[in-house]
Amino acid sequence: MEDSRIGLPIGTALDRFIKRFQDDFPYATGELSQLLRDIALAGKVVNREVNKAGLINLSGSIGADNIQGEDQQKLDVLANIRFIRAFTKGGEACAIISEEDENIIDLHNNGKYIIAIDPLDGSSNIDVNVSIGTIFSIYRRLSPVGSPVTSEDVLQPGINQVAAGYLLYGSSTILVYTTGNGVNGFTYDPTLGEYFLSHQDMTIPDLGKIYSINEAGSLDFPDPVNRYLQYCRENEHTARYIGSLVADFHRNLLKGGIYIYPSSPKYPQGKLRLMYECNALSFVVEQAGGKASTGNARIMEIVPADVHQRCPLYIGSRSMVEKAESFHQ
Ligand code: AHM
Ligand code: MG
Repeated sequence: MEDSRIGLPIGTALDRFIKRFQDDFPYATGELSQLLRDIALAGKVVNREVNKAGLINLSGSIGADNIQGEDQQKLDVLANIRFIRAFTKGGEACAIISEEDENIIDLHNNGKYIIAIDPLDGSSNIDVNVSIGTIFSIYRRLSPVGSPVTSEDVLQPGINQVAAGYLLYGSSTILVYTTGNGVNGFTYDPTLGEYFLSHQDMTIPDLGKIYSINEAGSLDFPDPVNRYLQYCRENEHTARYIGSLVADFHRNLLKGGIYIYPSSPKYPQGKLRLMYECNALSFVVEQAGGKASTGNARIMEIVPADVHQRCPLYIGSRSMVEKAESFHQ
């Protein structure tokens, strides 16, 4: 059995892995470790609710729209509550940006970290038993602890992330994250209530065959996107599109592929949100050897002007993203 980059074998429990990581950094105070544990624990609760959703009438809409004007699902709301409660109780985060909340949640405490989270992504798939996920980014605050949280603390570019990852509630539930030292995946064993290291030092194939895009929009796509799609069709690529970003991303991470959500007249800046969808997956993909771009620029270098800002996303295998970018030049 091969050891992971930090020297722990497949089957290692998440807690032990996190602790070992912390021990490797003599100045680590343990707060980031605790935040990761908070996320893992809230993920267990959401996993339980996702799994029993059909049984107890949790699926479906609550009839209210969230700030993006989208139909808010009951499980979206529940997941948001679960994660925010975990961060509030934990005390390590001082502010939270959530897809489900218009305003920044200022926790008015001495926490050192800022969290950006999409508590339950893939809302159109919640009701139909298709994989959905949670996406998170963690930043260190810039202003001194004890002073009010500033907009500079919150609006940091993706390159400042200290950790990021996702939970995928799929055929099994997996937590994949990076702290800037490679990417590791932990599969949840519901019988033991514990995550175990199942995917060590994940790397994305440099080239793959899969392209993932909602091709129904092609009449509205920018010309470079359509020319790249034509290239894919002519070069033995295959199309896979679940409509849950985390699920499409995870499959492409394992198998090699590219996910694209371009700009269009309906979504002039793309549909996906920079701070709690694109940046987190960009950090993961770069740590796995892949690439994330707007078509012209590195996602993680964008300095956000707004917490709910959107951006076009090209993400996945490095050579595929570079090929797609070449059509923009
Ligand atoms: P959501 O945050 O409302 O769930 O929207 C994000 C989702 C992504 O998971 C998915 O890749 C994309 O929207 C699908 O959009 P579309 O239905 O336009 O293809
Ligand atoms: Mg989302």
